[in-house]
Amino acid sequence: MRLSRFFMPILKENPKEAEIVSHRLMLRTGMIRQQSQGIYSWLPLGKRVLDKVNAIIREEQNRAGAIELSMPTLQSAELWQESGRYEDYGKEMLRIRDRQDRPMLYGPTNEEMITDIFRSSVKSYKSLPLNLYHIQLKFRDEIRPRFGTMRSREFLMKDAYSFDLTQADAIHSYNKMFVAYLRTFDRLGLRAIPMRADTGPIGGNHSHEFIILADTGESEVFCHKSFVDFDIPAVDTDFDSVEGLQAIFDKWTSVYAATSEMHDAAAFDSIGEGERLSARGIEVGHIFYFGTKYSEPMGAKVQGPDGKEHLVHMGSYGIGPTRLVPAIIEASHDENGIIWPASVAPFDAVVINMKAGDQACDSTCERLYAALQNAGKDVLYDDTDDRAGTKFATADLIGVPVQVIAGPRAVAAGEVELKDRKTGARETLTIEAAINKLTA
Ligand code: 5CA
Repeated sequence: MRLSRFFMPILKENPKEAEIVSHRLMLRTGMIRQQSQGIYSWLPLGKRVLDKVNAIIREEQNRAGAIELSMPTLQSAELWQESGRYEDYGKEMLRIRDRQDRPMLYGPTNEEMITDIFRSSVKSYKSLPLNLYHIQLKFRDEIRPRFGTMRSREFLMKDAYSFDLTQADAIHSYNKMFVAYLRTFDRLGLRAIPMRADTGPIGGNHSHEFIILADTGESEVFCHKSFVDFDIPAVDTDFDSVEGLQAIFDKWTSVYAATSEMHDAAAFDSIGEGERLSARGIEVGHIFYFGTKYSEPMGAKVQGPDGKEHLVHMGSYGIGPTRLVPAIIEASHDENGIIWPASVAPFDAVVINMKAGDQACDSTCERLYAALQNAGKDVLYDDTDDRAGTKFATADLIGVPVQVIAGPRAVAAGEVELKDRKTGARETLTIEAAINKLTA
């Protein structure tokens, strides 16, 4: 992408309305734009990051055996009347009437709709286990939308829903998602801690929130320090192994971790002084096992091996991609701007032409740009006629992991400079060597 043709409306000044660093940086870099309270557009730079976050979520959901579909944002009120949640959900639910005056709603979550899809076609235990997910917009009319897309009214959610014949099978499905979440957050460059959690309007009694620690987080959390050293389940984890997954779950829940709603002060105080961590955190995922809470009122049953009808045991599993993007920024930035983990960076590298219009600089940059693109890299080429200082500041601000700097003196010697955004380390390489290094 040539910067001269890209759409990246960078703000010169820090936006006043932004209280936390991620919100400030997302507005300054032109990743997002507020359209009305708690409702945002994702501009091209932000969309690139969001897409990469979604791709990682999708890969790990698929690896764990979940299957993607897509459900609509607008739902009929009837389904919610069946489960009893139409009244219960309260003012967070945006209720709408269509031209026939039928009550509709903008879905805040999809337990009812997925249960309806399930009951309409699954009749036998032989189709189980089944886990269906989508990545779709949700709407919750939050009392206090704030911090940009961290807590917005319209937001993206990956929501998965599992169906099993028995409670034991459902716990295995729960553990699959638990492990998939550990892997997902790790690949996003985050250390997320699973914590026993309250279930709120989703229901059930077995639930974990995945929290990343950040001073600006909205949740108050209490946990043991040892989480920092726990191993992330490997890529070849056998998701069909009931014992294997249970062992991972047991390990990750063996030490104390709870949000304020579930906090047990006595248990926490029994942890040694230096081992305790009382902090703030951001909830980036939440998983629930709620048994037959929806299958019972909605009549979602399958025929079991005994020939009898059984209500299915269900769970639901949410991740907030539009919250994850600011959460990653909260965890990874410095005074000059964002520092993207390579896995979600909007571009793999930025080629900085320090003297656009200079023939040697132009041709060197064109060569680098073409070579990196041909190798399948996402490259931003700063071909604008801005001053070099402005270009460096922009590159630092938007946080692309590698900067390839082509200035007249180096180029005359057949060289370019590589700068690592995270460490600030610089090295001078021949153009050939730079291409080889970046395409290796
Ligand atoms: N049905 C269940 C799981 S699929 C559910 O709705 N769970 S939830 O309410 O905990 O939401 C799941 C995830 O969505 C949260 O962990 C969070 O990452 C994200 N999320 C929830 N509300 C918001 C919001 N207002 N803004 C941004 N992300 C949100």
